[in-house]
Amino acid sequence: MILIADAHINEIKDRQNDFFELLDLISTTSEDLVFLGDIFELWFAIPRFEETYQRKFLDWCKKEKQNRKIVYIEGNHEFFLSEELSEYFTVTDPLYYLDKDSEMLFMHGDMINEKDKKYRFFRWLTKNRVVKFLLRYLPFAKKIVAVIKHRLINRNKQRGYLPEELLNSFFADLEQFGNPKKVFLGHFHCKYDIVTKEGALHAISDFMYNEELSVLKNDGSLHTIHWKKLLEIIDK
Ligand SMILES: [Mn+2]
Repeated sequence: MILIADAHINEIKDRQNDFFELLDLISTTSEDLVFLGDIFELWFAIPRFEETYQRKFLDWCKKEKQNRKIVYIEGNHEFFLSEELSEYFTVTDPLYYLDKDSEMLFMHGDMINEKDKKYRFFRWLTKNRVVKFLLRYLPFAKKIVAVIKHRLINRNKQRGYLPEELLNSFFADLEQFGNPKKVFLGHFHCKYDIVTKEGALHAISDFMYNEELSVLKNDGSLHTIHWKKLLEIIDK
């Protein structure tokens, strides 16, 4: 299984090219694929805001989901995917995906801080039907997008900050998720692992800065590698 997080694809062509080159590599494998959110710098799943590279990505997913499972968990930079674009993925969810068979939980990671009331309010304010309606139909929708973008960019300044205490306490109490054995998160832009007798939590390195992804092998081992090395690590 291949895990990709925080690519933050935007209008920058080099990053787009690398990302689509990676998708070409993935096409040659039969691995399942999990996108852990913030794959795009800003993604509103509304036709008038769709970028050409987002359409290209969706077309790829629709085709490739015939060959593998594709899971997409929304990041804090992504809006309304689960309601509007579920046909392109095997699973898509605004919050998390729990695979009951393997007892693995996949989340973006922006919601693990329950005390961050300010952020939760912002999320509640922006990720809802009213905003979706406004963005879809109103002429001043671009202004709403600018406000959301501004807020997200301010938060970006916290990138690279790893709240270890928070991750530890989140991992210590997974009862609401049915106590999964393994947890995978994006959002923090760096690799971080907690491994205990009971299970493990892995924050996945990012594609944007580190140009990395992670591969979970059938033997349970997790490998973090430069994306260009993907085919070297995959079991044939
Ligand atoms: Mn994020």
